[in-house]
Amino acid sequence: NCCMIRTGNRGRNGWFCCMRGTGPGKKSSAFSYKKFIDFALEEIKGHTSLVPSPLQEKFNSLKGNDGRSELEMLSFEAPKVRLLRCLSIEGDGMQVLDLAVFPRPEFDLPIFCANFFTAANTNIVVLDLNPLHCVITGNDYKEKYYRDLIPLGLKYAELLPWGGKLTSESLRFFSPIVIWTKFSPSQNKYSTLFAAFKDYYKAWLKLIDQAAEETDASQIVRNREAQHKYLMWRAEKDPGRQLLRKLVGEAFAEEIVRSFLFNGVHELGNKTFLDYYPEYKSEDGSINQKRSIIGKSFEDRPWDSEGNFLITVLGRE
Ligand code: BLA
Repeated sequence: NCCMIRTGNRGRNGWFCCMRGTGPGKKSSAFSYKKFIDFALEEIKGHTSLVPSPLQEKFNSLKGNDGRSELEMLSFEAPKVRLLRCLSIEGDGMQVLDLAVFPRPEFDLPIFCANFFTAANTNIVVLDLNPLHCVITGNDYKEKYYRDLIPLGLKYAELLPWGGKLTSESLRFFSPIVIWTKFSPSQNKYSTLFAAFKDYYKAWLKLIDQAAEETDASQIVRNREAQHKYLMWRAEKDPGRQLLRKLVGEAFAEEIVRSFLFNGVHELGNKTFLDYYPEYKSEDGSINQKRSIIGKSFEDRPWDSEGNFLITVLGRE
């Protein structure tokens, strides 16, 4: 199985990847996220030069404990990109794509975030250019990055309708153009999702092309802390943790979450999760394990067609 001898293989992206999804004995699945990854790695080449991340050594490919699931991890850097990393899982009737791109702290660019979970009966999708700074109570950041993207968001808000109630705290990390949707498997929906992924990624690449490096030290500090705060949230409350633990065991799952998926939690700052999110402190001083303190809410899309947030209790700064 080529997936076991992957490190160092030069695949069709020219990096550490392999021939995907065609090996003998591989179950044919109706749908795969591999073409999303291929697109992302191909498309960015026209904009910047990617080099493999040192993380690639340790986080590459493995088989899950069930003997059937295949996990693939890829990671890169570029002049404006601290880390582009992607985890994909192909298992028994299950597919996962978690692809994120984290800019260097010299840039206040949004974080590209594609988070797709597909099981036999359902798809859970978050696709967004996650804002680095608050777009709920603050206007400047929203104007700077999202004003021109509102039509793109509106187009896909119609094609991929709001997925209903979710962890309320997550909304702080979403932009006015977030795609949060759920759907049952359908070829038509997958095609729409792929189109949305390509459009959002291209929009993000445009932002990165235009971005000028920040030279004001205090702004760089502010960007770094905002990214650290974001990473601390995701590393602590990632909904994929349970599944990862099942597939690779608790210890390696924790390493994947803290050192690969949300790399930077140790490097970008010293504050703790509870420094940022004191509302999660339980009586004994530990972190409340619940994902949400407020509870689930936002039955409907909480932005109007101009990108104004309709409820103002969730400010971030
Ligand atoms: C579910 N994933 C979800 C949900 C959201 C996200 C909003 C719905 C449940 C909820 O309301 O919390 C995604 N949440 C996000 C993202 C941010 C956020 C992207 O706050 C960013 C700020 N998901 C993964 C990986 C796996 C995975 C790697 O990223 C599996 C290995 C699985 N996500 C997964 C599963 C569910 C889910 C199984 C449904 C189960 C559940 O709701 O707990």
